[in-house]
Amino acid sequence: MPPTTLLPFTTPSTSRKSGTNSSVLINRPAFRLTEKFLLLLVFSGFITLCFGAIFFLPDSSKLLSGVFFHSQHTPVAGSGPKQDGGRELEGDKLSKIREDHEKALREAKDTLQKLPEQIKQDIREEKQKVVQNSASKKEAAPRLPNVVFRKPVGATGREPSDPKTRERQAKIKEMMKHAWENYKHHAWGSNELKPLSKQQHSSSLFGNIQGATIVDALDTLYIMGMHDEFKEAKEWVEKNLDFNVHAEVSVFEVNIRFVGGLLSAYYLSGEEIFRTKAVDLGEKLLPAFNTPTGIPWALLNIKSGIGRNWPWASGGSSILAEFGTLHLEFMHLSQLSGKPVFAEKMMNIRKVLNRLDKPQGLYPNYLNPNSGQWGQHHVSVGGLGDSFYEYLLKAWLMSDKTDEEARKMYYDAVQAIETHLIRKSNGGFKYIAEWKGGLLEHKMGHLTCFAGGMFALGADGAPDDKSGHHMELAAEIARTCHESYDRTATKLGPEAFRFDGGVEAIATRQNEKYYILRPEVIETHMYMWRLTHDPKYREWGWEAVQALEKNCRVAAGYSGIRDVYSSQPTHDDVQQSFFLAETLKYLYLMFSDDDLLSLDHWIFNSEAHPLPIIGKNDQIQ
Ligand code: DMJ
Repeated sequence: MPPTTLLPFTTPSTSRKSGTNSSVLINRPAFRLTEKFLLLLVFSGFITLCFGAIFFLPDSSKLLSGVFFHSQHTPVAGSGPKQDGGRELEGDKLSKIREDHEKALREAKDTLQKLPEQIKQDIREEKQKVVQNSASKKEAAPRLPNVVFRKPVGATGREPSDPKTRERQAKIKEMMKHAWENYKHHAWGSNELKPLSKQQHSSSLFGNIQGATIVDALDTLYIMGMHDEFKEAKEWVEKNLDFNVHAEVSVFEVNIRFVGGLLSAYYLSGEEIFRTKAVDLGEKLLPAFNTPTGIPWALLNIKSGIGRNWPWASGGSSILAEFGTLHLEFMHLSQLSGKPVFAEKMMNIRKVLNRLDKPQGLYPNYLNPNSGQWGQHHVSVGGLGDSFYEYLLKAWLMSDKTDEEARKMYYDAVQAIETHLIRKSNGGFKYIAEWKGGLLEHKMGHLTCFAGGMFALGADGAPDDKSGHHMELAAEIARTCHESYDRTATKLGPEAFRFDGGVEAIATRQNEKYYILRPEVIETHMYMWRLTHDPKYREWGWEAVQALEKNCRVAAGYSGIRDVYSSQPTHDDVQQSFFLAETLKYLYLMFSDDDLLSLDHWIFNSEAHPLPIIGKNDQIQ
């Protein structure tokens, strides 16, 4: 057999490691120089390839070394020396080694590619989770129909032409600035301000929801033309107003202040964020209606959706003024969300009420949401009952007078109230007493004083030619309530005043002598001014402004007082959010032209948040 040009070879390392191979090599002839050179060339090429793999893929050195050395050490299947064809044997070996090496490199690369691929996959999965999360959040956030916003009539006004009125209006705006600036400075983002302690004040009524003053003040800032302040309030709402909180709230309070405030801010400004937030919050309140009758719970954990009633409320009852003061806001929520569920909940409340017998035609303050039966027969047009009556009338007016059921319910209720609750004192003051199981308590709350404005607003639609009569009733209540202010040292009215024991329109109990910046008397003066233009109402409003400045204004805001009969009253250290939402707004409107939030186009909710009459200002396309 002629010597071949290409001699069989093995790598030194292989020969040293394999006795079998060594013995084969011993019997071979020595290599020629060219063969040696070729061998060296191939060998160095191989080494270069191995090192290249290591150096060019440094991050995978561990893995690569594992794979690489594993492949080197593993005997190649069928690699036993062929006795009869050294060259072929060595060629096979070489190609096998190459093949193995390439395989190892491929595997290493694959693994390396796999690694970023895995990371990529992980990232993809993470991304997917984020997308899913935000999708589920988006599901939670309301999907709202398109609305072409048309600014309702009278969202902004002109300066009054009369200089005295202009000056007074400017003064009220200055009061708003004082209240707002101090809240901003000392309690920004919290619910309310403690103007003496210069700290934040929190109320359990809102659970962990923050920013009650901001949301309550939005529309007042807007109508007063406080644009920078409105802008900063809006930015706060955008960034911070959060309803994903785990705490129990008062459904009523959150509805009138937050839902109402947001709805008004939307209708005045057209800023979408307010609509979104209002609907979002409205949806969070819906579990409150999960009761056997659909009469909502008073308290609701807006995260868990668990509701209950006030522990003190007659046998676990819901409160008339609370479940009866959702209608206006909820009708607008349906209007702006395109979701009928809000309106349906309201109409169900109506159904439950209309099925029930009313003692003497009156509505007791307590209704059990489980049994659908009245609790204690306690009737009041003040606390616990008040805004239920207000919302019957306003439901009719806000429907552009199409909601006939609400109209009937309102005028029937007023008839029963007149017959059973309204009395005249010896001194000639008409007042609205409270009814407890057939017995009258001759007490009228500050809260009850809103009824003057309500009777005036409802006078126009009164049946049986009773418009004049309703207007007279309104004027009498306004006068009595003004009297309750006039008979104090501070010229601010007490929490409740009595017509018994020889007194008239005066508080007799120490715990009824406080004034907490409430709006109801001023509210009635505002309606009376707008509907009669009798200047005495503006004067009464101005008296209240002066009394507030003298007794409630402190260096860092406005505070309630503990005793309206004291010439030097002490302060309760709370600037209530309704002072900015209601008291100052009603005062401002009293000293504005009638076309600013005209009563022909707007309905004020129980927290003085203006809502447009549906139909006159249709927003939904
Ligand atoms: C306000 O929060 C509302 O007017 C509510 O209806 C009852 N009263 C307070 C202010 O007095």
